[in-house]
Amino acid sequence: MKLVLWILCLLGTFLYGGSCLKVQYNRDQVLRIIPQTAKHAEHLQELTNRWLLDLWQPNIPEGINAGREVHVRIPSSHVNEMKDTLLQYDIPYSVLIDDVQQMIDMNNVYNKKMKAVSLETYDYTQYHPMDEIYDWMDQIKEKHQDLVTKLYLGSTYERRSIYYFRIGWPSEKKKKVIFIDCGIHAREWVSVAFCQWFVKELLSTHQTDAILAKVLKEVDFYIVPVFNIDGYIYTWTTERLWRKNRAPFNNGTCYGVDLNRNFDVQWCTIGASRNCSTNTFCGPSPASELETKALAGLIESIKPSIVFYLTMHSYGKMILLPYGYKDDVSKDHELMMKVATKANEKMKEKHNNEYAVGASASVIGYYDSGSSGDWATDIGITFSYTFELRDNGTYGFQLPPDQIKPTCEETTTAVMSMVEYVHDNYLENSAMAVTAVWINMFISVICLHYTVNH
Ligand code: 0X9
Ligand code: ZN
Ligand code: ZN
Repeated sequence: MKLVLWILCLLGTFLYGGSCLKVQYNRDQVLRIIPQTAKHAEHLQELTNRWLLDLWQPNIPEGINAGREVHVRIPSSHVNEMKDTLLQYDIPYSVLIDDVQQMIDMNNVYNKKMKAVSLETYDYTQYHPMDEIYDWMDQIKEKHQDLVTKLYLGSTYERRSIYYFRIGWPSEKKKKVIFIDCGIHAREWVSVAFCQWFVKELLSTHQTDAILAKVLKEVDFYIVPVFNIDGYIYTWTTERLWRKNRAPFNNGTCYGVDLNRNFDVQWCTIGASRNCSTNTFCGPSPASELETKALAGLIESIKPSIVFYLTMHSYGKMILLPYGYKDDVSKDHELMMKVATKANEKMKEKHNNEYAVGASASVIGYYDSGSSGDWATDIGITFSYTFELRDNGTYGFQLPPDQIKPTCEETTTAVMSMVEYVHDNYLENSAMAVTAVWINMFISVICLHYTVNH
């Protein structure tokens, strides 16, 4: 019997692409639970810890609070027990995703549709496996040599190369930088789709868009399309809902550091775990991971030039400002709110979608430490935003491919609004610079007037 299953599985591998190698989520459910009281929250935390449940929102047990929606994946083996318990404690819940595996399979139908052969046919409305993204990066670099440089960021734990793009016209003068990374968390596929979309947008509109044309002369975009490459590949080959990198710990009994808990900012002090079996494992020490070191190193090396640091995640539809590790807001909070609110308004015009904007801890309702967004703020970058793209939990990490386009369009609108801010405030001939010139001329005229007449 075992042999028969194995042969069937192997056959399935050829026909459908390795489904027997994969962790299956057959009849796993994602429940939407709303604890009404502190007692409820406590029970839920206890269950989550006991069964090491995969929390989707919030992503740490301590983040479970009365009145806040909880999204959590329950393995099929525990679904009934979980529901009984919820009934028993009188905690209201509904089923958000009825069969996680079914939803994954549904999306995989699209995924297998067509392998990209050339840039012209590259489908930005699909999710792409890593080998295709590597190819895509090479093709982009080849086609846009004047504007695009492909650079080496560093190595992953499994010795893969992480690359990033620098996009902008060569210049004698020191350029400003807008820095964007995608795919810190492996399962957040739409983030990776966004970086590709955004690169395409930059390259296809820079000649027609007057603002962008000007910006690219004085600003470089640094874009890391896939940061956590080992994790991303793992979500394609083995475990769709993997979040961390793939570094082994405790003699290979557990894997993966949450790279957004690994940065050297209040490392592992709150909202992170020291247990390598959990989803928010902060690693053995600050910036212990090769990936973290590489990104932090690059950012440090160009820090004075960076105006915006944007890091793309999903899900929840949010634009998060610092901080995650405390309730205080950053010193530029008001300005950051103004810019993000404007971006959000512009975004709304696109697909009538609005994101929640505000300080991380208050908007997501849980603390985290060691995040790249907080780290960027604390090394002195003025505008540091963590984006949580679509959706609000209906599909969660399995956002269907037909939502890639609207998601990327609206996010591009938001980011372009920030680009416009850079244009208006940081360029040589920006509004501020122009005003300065006028004030100068005015003063000169008055001075001249005085010199001549008195
Ligand atoms: O918890 C995280 O790492 C991010 N959410 S996610 O669901 N994509 O994992 C949010 C991090 C935001 N924190 C700060 N900006 N401090
Ligand atoms: Zn994330
Ligand atoms: Zn006079």
